[in-house]
Amino acid sequence: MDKNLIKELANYTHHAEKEKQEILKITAELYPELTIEEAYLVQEELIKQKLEKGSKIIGPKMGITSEAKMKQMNVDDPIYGYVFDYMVINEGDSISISDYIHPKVEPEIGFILSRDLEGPGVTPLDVLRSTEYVFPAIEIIDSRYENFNFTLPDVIADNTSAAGAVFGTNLKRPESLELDVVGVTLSINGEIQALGAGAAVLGHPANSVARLANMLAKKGEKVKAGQPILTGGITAAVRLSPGDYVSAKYGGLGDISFFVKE
Ligand code: 0L1
Ligand code: MG
Repeated sequence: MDKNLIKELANYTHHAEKEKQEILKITAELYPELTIEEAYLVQEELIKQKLEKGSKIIGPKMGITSEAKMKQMNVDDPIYGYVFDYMVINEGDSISISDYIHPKVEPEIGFILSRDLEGPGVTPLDVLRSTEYVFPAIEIIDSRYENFNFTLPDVIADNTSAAGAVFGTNLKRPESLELDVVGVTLSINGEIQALGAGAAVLGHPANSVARLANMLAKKGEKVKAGQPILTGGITAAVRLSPGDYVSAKYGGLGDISFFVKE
């Protein structure tokens, strides 16, 4: 793929994120033939641009990790992107809706590894043996594409819609919980909007980290110790509005919350 085209497409999604402007998906007109491999080249360029501007990677995130979403998009693999420092929201803090285009939230289970994991061949058991802590998290996704309308390559080139993350501070050892049956409710203003269990994430959230390590191995990278890893949404994502009080309550992992203002 031509280097100028990679740059053009990365500029396209980057500009939309910075200006909080909806754009038409890349595959609509700009470059309909975009493949998954090419989309990761665009994502790499996008990440390079953010790093050059002084933003820092906090950790990787997995997306499209539910069987339903994978079937709907007709893919066998989930996707990955990165959470940056400017996306992090402290527990109990407020976000401004005007900092986003059309944000949605999804509850997730996060992992922190005690040692690097390098694929191929990483198994969920390897992940659990290498996990220092698991923690509750809420991800804010904000596709830069109109109406969240995209193909898989489009969303990869948009850093998998990453826009915000609340990393809960209730850290637990992985062996203290059965992560596939950890339940979560996602409430807005005290009303439950969605619920699910850890098994919604590729059968077990540790599978998600293993898949990440094995996908990163294809480009000679690994999952690094100490970085918070978002494993994927446990429920469908729920749209946010000003005035919302968002809370996620986890069996055995506590609660996390934040506010949404104008
Ligand atoms: O974190 C995610 O699962 C989001 C992946 C992108 C799909 C979306 O924006 O709905
Ligand atoms: Mg997510």
